[in-house]
Amino acid sequence: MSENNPFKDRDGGLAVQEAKPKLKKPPLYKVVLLNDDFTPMDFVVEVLMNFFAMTEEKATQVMLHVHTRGVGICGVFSKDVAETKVELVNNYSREHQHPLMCSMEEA
Ligand code: TYC
Repeated sequence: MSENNPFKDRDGGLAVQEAKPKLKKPPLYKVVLLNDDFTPMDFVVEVLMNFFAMTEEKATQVMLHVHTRGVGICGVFSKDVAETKVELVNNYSREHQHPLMCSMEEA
């Protein structure tokens, strides 16, 4: 039996390729904020501080980036965390009657 077992490399040269690892790293997701004409700047800064742990200075920078460029990154997270952040931010904005939109895209 062991003479014709291809996994026993005792046959003088038969090369057996190792299986490639099949696990891929899970994808990461960017959580982004979109600009609009109505949400007050102060509210956006508050959202960035409270949901994305930014300092007031960093939150103001990101808010102004979104305001001038149309879209900006709040952070990069696993899929579950990104989905939860998007849901929490959008619910919070709706509760306060602001049209602020938060969404996610693969990083
Ligand atoms: N453009 C808004 C204003 O002029 C401010 C704003 C910034 C809104 C960023 C949304 O994601 C946003 N009041």
